[in-house]
Amino acid sequence: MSYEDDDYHVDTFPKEYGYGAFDQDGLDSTGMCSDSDSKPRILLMGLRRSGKSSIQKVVFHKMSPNETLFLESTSKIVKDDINNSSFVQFSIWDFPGQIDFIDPTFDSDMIFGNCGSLVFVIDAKDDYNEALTKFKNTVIKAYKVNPRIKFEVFIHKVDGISDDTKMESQRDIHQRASDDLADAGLTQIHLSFHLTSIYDHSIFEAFSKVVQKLIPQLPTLENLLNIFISNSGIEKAFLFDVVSKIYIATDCSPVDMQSYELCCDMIDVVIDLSSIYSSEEDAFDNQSSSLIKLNNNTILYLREVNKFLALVCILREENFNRQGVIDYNFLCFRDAISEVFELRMKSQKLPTVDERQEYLMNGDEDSDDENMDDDDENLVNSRTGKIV
Ligand SMILES: Nc1nc2c(ncn2[C@@H]2O[C@H](COP(=O)(O)OP(=O)(O)O)[C@@H](O)[C@H]2O)c(=O)[nH]1
Ligand SMILES: [Mg+2]
Repeated sequence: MSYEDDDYHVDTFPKEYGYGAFDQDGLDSTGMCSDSDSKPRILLMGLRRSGKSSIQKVVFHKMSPNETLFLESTSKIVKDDINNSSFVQFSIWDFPGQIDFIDPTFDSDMIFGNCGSLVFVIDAKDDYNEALTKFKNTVIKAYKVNPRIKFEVFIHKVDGISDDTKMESQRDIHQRASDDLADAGLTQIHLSFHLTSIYDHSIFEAFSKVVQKLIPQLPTLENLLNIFISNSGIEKAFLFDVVSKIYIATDCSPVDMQSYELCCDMIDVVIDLSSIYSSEEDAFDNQSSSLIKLNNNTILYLREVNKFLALVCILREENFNRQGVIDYNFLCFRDAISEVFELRMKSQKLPTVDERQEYLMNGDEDSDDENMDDDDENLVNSRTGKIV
C-alpha cells in the first residue's frame, strides 16, 4: 500500500469519543509528572524519524497516516495518559530520538522504574545498524534498572515491502538483536518482534499484543471469551477497546489478520452511523448492537459491553438461528466482565478498616487475580446456556 492510497482511513472516529486532550506538556528529562506515575508506562523509543510519534498519534489519536508526514520532530519527552476507565489504562511516553543516556539529567531509575513495556521502533526502510546499536544500549540500561520490562521491537514502515523482504528483515534483525544481547549476557529478557506499518492494521494488532501483556486480568478475560464462544456456536470473538480499536482479549483460537481487519472496519461503520443518526449522549451505549451478513455465509455480530468496550463475533450464518441463546450468553458474559471490573476497582483502592474487617470475617481477604479467575469461570459456567 502506498502513501497515495486513499481507501484506508483510520480517522473516522468522532473526536468526542477520544481519550481527551493530548497532553502536549513536554516533560523535562527528569520527567516529573503526577497522575501517570501510578499507571503502567509504555515507552516509545528508537532513532529520530523511525515513526514513534506517528504510531502514537495514529493508534491513540485517530490521526490519518498521511497526516503524520507533517508531524514535527519531538524535542522533549511527551507523555500521554490513556485512561478510559476500562482495562486499558496506561501512559505512553514518546521520546525524542536523540535522547542520550549518558546525559546526567536523564533519570533512568525514574524513567524505567515503573515501565511495563519498552517499544523500540526500527525503520525497516532505512539502514538499521545504528538502530540496533542504540537498541542494545537501551536494553542494557533499562534492564539494569528494571528486569521486568517487556521489550517489544517494532520493525516499522513495512508498507510497500514484499513479503519476502519483510521476513528477511525480521529474521536478520531478530538474529542480530538476540546475538548482541546474548553477548551482553542478557538471555533472560522478555523480547518480541512485530512487523508494523501505520498504513494498515498491523500497527493496531501489534499494539494490541503490547497492551494485553499489561492487563493482569487477561487470563480471566480469555477464559470468559472461550466459554462464551464455545457455548454460542461462535467461531471467533474479539473484545475491543472501541476508542483505539485495539483488542484487549480474544479467545484461544489463532488470530488471522483478515478477521481482525473486518472487525475493526465494523467498529468504524457502527460508530460512524451511530454518531450521524443518534443523539450525542446515547450514540454508543450498552444497548448498541449491529449485524452484518457477509457473502460467504458468515455473520459479523457486534454488541456493546460498555461505553468503551465492544464484543465483535464472527460466526456461521446457520448458527445465528439461535440468536436468543447467543444474546442470553452475551448478557452473562457482560455481567461477568463488570464483576471483573469491580474486583479490579476494589483491588486498586486500599481497603478501609471496615472493609478489611468484613473481608476477614468472610475469610476472603485475598482478592488477587488468580482468585478472580476461578470465581469468574464458575460464574459463567453456572449461568451460560448451552447450544445442544
Ligand atoms: N511509509 C511509512 N512511513 C511512516 C510510517 N510511520 C511513520 N512514517 C513516517 O516517518 C516520518 C517520521 O515520523 P515521526 O513519527 O515524526 O518519527 P519519530 O521521530 O520517531 O517520532 C514521518 O514522515 C511519517 O509519516 C509507516 O508505517 N510507513
Ligand atoms: Mg517524534
